[in-house]
Amino acid sequence: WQEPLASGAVILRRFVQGDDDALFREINRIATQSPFIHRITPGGVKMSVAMTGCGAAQWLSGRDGYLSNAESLPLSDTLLAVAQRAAIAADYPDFVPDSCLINRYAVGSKMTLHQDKNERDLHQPIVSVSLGLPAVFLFGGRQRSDKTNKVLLEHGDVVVWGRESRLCFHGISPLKPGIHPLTGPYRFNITFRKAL
Ligand code: MD3
Ligand code: FE
Repeated sequence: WQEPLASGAVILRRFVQGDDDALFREINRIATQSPFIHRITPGGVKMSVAMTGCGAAQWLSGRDGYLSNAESLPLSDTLLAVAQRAAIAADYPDFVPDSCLINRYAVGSKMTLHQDKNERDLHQPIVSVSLGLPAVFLFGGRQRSDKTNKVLLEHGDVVVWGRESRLCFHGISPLKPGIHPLTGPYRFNITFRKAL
């Protein structure tokens, strides 16, 4: 089922439940080629979230923005199909992602409030897929100081962010300990973007 989360944002609960094995295999395949790393923020702090990805553009640490990356695997048909199926369900039928970023959360990993604004065309939505342990997702408004709402993101949930919600501040509360039957002690989040 589907609920509006904010203007322009839609949660598709359990949307990829049936694709979870295939998605987890994709994560492991990508991580074999590009291992998860803990990036350093522009402020010099090592992130608690580990990251990898595939596709045309990968996140650059240190400075803002994306780096075209010929070294990374292309977006597979499996990943592209999931992203587009979700985008269509959320009424973004023209979405063609070129990049996929994968975040891995262990116990205590968190993501502080931030905006995603390094993609070239901010009219393009972002599709986010959650797998494994649940996490409390925080989202606010366009100003860091705006009031935040909380929503639990669980295994198989997809959120599509666009239009008015695209520049909302958002983050993830520290992951609580647990063991998920598919992913073990981790939560994974896959974001699909048109970065270039
Ligand atoms: C709202 N990831 O990778 S996904 C990120 O769960 C990121 O790993 C979080 O924030 C995670 O940048 C949250 C949900 C999400 C992703 C992108 C957004 C929400 C968003 C972009 C704009 C607004
Ligand atoms: Fe983000």
